[in-house]
Amino acid sequence: MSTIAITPESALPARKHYLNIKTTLASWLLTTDHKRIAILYLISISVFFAAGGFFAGLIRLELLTPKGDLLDGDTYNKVFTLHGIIMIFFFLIPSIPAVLGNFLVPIMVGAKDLAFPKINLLSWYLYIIGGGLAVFALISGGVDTGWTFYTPYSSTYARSEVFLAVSAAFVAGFSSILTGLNFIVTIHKMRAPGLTWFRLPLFIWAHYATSLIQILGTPVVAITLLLVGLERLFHVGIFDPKLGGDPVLFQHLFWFYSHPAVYIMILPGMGVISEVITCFARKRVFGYEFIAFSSMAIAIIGFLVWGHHMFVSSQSTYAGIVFSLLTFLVAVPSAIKVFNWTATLYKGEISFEAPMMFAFGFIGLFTIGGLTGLFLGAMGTDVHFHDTYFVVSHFHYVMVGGMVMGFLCGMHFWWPKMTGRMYPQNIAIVAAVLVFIGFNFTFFPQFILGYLGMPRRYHEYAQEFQMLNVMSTAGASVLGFGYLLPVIYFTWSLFKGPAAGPNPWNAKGIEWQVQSPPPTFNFDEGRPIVVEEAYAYSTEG
Ligand code: HEM
Ligand SMILES: [Cu+2]
Repeated sequence: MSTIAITPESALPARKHYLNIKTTLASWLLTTDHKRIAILYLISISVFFAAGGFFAGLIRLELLTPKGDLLDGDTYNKVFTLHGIIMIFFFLIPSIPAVLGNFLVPIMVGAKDLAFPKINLLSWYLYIIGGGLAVFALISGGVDTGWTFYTPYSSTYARSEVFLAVSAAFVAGFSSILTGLNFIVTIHKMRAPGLTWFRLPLFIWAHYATSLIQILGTPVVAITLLLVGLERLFHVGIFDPKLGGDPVLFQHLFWFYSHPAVYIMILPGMGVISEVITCFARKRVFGYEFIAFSSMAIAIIGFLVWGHHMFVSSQSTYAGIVFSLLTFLVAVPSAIKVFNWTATLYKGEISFEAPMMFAFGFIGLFTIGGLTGLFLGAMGTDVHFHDTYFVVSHFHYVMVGGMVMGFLCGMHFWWPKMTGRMYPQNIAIVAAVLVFIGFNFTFFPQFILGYLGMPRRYHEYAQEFQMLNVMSTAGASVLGFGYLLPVIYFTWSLFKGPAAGPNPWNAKGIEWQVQSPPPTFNFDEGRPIVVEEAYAYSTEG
């Protein structure tokens, strides 16, 4: 049964909303409206996603053949480094929080904006400055350290633009910190009357947990990258053993942030899935408190497992055992979420609209990503898998299969709210299926390649690995096409899409009670008063 209620285009009301209230360029670049800032972010992260995707394409083309015949070794190193830096720091980390979070957090808590609108705009400018530095690093010769910037190569030996690249990540880090700060204050201080903590949408809980990590973790990586820069410029001995430094110290500091950072990327995606699954199963979410607290548990335990990236560094075996155990522990809250989503679907009145298709994709791919994390978290197997394509595949399953799916899921769910217009459902479902199939064809072979021992970060490989690499490149073209489709039909829908009305999915939640697109201060008819939980759907399960 379809749950979409569409109003014909002629009924599109000629009213003032956040998009058309002012139309000058200055009104966009100086806006403090959280919704407009979300749109600024959407445009900028899409540009970076395209750039990161271009580099991914180059990597896959090079790996079509065993010989390094398209790119030489140095160029290949730069290509995968830029792919990683752009995708992680300039796409994945900001994507859901800065676009969907920015747009929705104030509305979902019943506030007219975030707590600090000007700081919110500052975050975007910092992101742009960081992004500008990254582009500058790219055109002045590129970087070749890998996105992990391991020392002493990065701090002493690399002859590429490491300083510019770490500065880029450093500045972008502050953008992320300020967004987190804004969310935390908003969620604490600006909830509508009646909106108690346990009536908050799970999307808000996920963003709250994410914000905690952003505030507690990002300063650590910022300082670490600053130290790399200092050592590089002034030869202060911090990480380079020749100068009396400790290279493994870098790995500790880097992963102390970067493991939690993977949860900065995935938690918001999980928040999206919790909203979408309950809406299209028309059922109260199963185990609300468990899902809410598992976000917090992930945020906390996520800080205790960084050593699983260092089993084969000089870390002691005892430390390795402890990190291994703790890593298994962090999989528990992730599994709780998957079980609870499944239980929410059970006996639900399920419908298969586009956002739901992306949500299914997320659950399937994230589960594979999470489970293979356990292979890597087990010390014995990780010694074999470390630095092979198995790791590459694992993190793409969680970050691309999980997070990017979650982002697309959220975009398809809230697009009508953001723009006031619908997009063609059938094509969107085709896109979801293409992304799912293309993704698996791209990355599943990489599990096998890694298992067979193909190392990551080389432009050449042994002849016997070619068949699986060809599969992977073929899959990547399908995946790329799957990502291109939404760009096309979303752009079409901006101009030609039928009017969506306030609540096309018959969803619960405050954001569906305001107009689409919402007015500048969200609640023209006064602040909402919340009298029930977030997911009061009728179906009993
Ligand atoms: C379900 C829980 C998870 C477990 C148990 C887990 C475990 C691991 C382990 C042990 C490694 C290190 C492998 C090695 O270098 O030898 C690893 C790598 C990685 N994981 Fe996970 N992981 C989990 C979830 C995630 C999530 C949710 C993300 C991202 C959204 C993620 C992203 C990454 C990345 C980016 C790397 C590789 C970093 C690099 O070396 O470049 N993981 N994971
Ligand atoms: Cu980790």
